[in-house]
Amino acid sequence: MQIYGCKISYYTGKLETYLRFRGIPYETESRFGNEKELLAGAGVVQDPVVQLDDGRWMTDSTPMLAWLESEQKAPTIFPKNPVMKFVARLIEDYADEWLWRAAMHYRWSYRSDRRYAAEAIYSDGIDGSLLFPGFIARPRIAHRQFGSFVRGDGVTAKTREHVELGYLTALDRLQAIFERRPFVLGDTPTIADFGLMGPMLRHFGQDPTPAEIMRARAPAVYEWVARMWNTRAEGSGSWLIDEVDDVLADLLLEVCETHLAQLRQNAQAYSSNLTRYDQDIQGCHYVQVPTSRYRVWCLEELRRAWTALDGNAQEALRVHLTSPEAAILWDESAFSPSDYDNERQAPFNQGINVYGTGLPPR
Ligand SMILES: N[C@@H](CCC(=O)N[C@@H](CS)C(=O)NCC(=O)O)C(=O)O
Repeated sequence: MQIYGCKISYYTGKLETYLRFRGIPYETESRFGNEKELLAGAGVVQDPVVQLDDGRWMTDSTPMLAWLESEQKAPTIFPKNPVMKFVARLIEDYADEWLWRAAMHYRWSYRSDRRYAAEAIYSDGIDGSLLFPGFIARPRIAHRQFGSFVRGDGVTAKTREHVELGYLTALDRLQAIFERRPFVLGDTPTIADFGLMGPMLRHFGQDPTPAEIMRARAPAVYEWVARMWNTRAEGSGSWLIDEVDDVLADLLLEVCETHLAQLRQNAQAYSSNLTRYDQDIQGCHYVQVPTSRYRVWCLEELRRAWTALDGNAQEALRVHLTSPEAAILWDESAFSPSDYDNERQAPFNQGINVYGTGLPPR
């Protein structure tokens, strides 16, 4: 398959880790210069977009991994135990949609990280179609990314400490888990691990500032990043926990307080037709963050997965989802539907960006 995606991209790293695990060959190419084809094929320009050998296009790492996995005969990265399967999906979503803000902040707020990333994106696209010389393009890239995904996503002098705390807490929770077992749920990776590789591989584990923090504060997480990159399905273990233990419960509390709080407030803002809204997470007030239709769909997907569980599984989960924010999974609160992928064709549908047509609205 052909992957259109930047070599330092969050979700491309997640997809690549999975393809390596399954031994599925792929080639990568920059999206720059190929925007028309991506738009026509997948309906969206983002990293990654994939074209299969049979010509079909797909996008969005979450449904792509789900579909690729459904094509496999061998044991799956989705736990059989319905409780653990739900937990794994929830962690994937937190990794996809919550840790993103911290990942973009570290990459584009710190000078060494910004320089490295702007050069990497520039050199990745240059054999495509970038028309500007590097000395003009690199600051433009940094300006676009910082303005849109850092300042434009509510990161200010007032919220910066909380944004960084989100990364540090993720490290601490995962360190405790990997001191006990090699992967999030056992001795083989699940969708929770692949999801976490989005932020952890190409951002936190690779950008100079957060990588140094990871090495010093959470060496077991640093080791896990390399282990994930080098784990093949054949030869990998098969043991998974079938109950939420204390270290996993601690991570789930963070997931609920941050990601589910964000999904709830985003869905409310979407229902009120707001393009931006103030967001309160763990007592930190973010001013005017962008509303995301895509994340309304993420919440709908999690709610569908919750509704599909039987009563026993829901009861077992509720014991561990103690944060009041978890109630958004099961309460009756209504919000405007995303109307995204109503035909349930993802990842072969016409995709949408997380924000607008790529960048959050100004
Ligand atoms: N939901 C998509 C998100 C893909 C995505 O947002 N990728 C980022 C880069 S890692 C992107 O292309 N952002 C839009 C832009 O920068 O123009 C997925 O899971 O693959």
